[in-house]
Amino acid sequence: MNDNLYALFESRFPADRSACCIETHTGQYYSWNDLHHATAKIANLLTSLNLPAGSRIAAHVEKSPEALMLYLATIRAGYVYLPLNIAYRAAEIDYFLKDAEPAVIVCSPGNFGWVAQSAFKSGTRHVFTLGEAHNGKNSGSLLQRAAHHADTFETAVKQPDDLAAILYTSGTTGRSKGAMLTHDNLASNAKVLQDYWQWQPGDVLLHSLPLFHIHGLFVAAHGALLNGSKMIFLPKFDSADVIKYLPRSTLFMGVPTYYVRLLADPSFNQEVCGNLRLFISGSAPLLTETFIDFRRRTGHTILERYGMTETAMLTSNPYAGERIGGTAGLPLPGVSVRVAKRDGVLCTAGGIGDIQVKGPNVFKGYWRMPGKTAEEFTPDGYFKTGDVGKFDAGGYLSIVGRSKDLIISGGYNVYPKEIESVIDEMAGVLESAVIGIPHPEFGEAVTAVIVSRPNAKISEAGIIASLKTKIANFKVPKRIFFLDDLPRNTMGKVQKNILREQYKNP
Ligand code: MLC
Ligand code: AMP
Repeated sequence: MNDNLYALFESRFPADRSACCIETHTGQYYSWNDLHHATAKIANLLTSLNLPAGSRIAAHVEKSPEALMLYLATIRAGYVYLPLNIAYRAAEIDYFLKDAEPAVIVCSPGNFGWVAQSAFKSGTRHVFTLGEAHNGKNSGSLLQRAAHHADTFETAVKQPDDLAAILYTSGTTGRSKGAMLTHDNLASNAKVLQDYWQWQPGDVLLHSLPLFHIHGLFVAAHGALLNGSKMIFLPKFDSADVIKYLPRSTLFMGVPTYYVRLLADPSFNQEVCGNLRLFISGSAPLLTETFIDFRRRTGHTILERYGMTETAMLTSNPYAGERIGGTAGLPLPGVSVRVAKRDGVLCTAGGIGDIQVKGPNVFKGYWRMPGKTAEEFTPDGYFKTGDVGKFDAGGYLSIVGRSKDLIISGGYNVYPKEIESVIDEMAGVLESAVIGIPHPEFGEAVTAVIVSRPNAKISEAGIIASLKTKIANFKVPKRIFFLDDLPRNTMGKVQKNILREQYKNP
């Protein structure tokens, strides 16, 4: 018995492996055979590097079918996949490479110079490139080198508890933590979702999410791979492209911003969605208003689910039963979800408390942070999600807030502490507070409030321009405000609730 997740996917490939597995927006088709052979070639290349067992393979690449193949080849070869948001800049990549010490990093050809520098500083010996060439096909040294290797590969034997991937989640202290996910974490969650969302023969997934977070990689792509279903791959979310390909799809998944943007397009209507079986939303709260508008416009009821990097999916509205807007649905089969007060006493229906979870999907811990890992679990083994919620009498969970100081903008998490540290280092800044304020499209907009040093010559535009060179663009505050002092409570803690209230209608 091989518990390698790739072996599970292979066992679910369609009988006709010449069928289409991935179609791209540029009209390229990849069959299941192509997928199997390409992952074999890349797995052979990785194996030929004589890497130690458990080596991390980092990917900082644009979305493409080959990027998915790199992921699959990594787990097939028994290594650990480490995806990195393509928006990350040099200082962010430096941190991840130092912390995870990957043996290999694959980057976009255009970023080779600075990524290679970062790799050599941190001891990552192998740097390959993967990216789009002028002819619209993917190229780079990864594929060039892999081309010389055999297209068969015996999938490495793995135990359920072996690591498959490390995904970094930003930390409340400003230091990102690598969540270690095992083959069984991912396999168990994918199987549950296949069943719960009633994936069917003939399903076609329209895939427009990024591949470096669990939503696009584990929830969306795993679903299609496990079901032997075709994916239509878009390089990124774009309303016009999605509207173009929806009539040939049966399933669509996205963050709430995608649904807001689709509804803003007058050509998005019932006819466009005629072939759709299911629309799924997650990663951030879906406004009830969006849920209702979507139903009115398309006749479809969005299915909202809830999860996080450390745990994959936890709760979901039902496929067949009632989907209630503003709720994240019911605990998935095999997943135990409870709501507890600060003193540990469990809440009954209607009671608000911390959401804690347990199940085969819950991660193994934070990479090289045993102390932090221990802190995040209760003595009886429940993981503290940092989300605050309540169950209704029917067992539906609503997420009412977060105990972690986190902003979710367009489905990306931004930790204020990280941004504050970068701003505080800038000349002319005395101190800063970063908050999330409601935003019609992104859900929340990152916003900074700065106290400048006496006579400092700093401006909103200057700070924003400087931040863009230092941190990923989605983390850069949309607005910056200046105050003489930050409001503090008697303990000296900045009262962010006052700031949020003050700037909610900028
Ligand atoms: C891009 N921009 C954002 C942003 N994304 N600003 C705030 N929040 C975001 N999420 C800004 C850029 O900084 C840039 O600003 C401008 O928008 C154009 O950049 P872009 O890259 O062209 O934007 P666009 O392609 O339109 O991207 C927006 C988006 C994208 C919503 C399509 O952010 C996206 O795909 N989000 C999904 C994230 C996701 O997959 N989350 C799942 C995490 S897993 P400027 O000023 O430089 O022009 C998880 C667990 C779970 O949470 O439960 O699923
Ligand atoms: P990440 O750390 O990027 O995996 O983000 C996980 C966080 O996203 C969760 O802890 C929640 O705060 C949030 N999240 C995910 N799905 C939902 C949802 N349906 N409603 C509200 N918040 C969500």
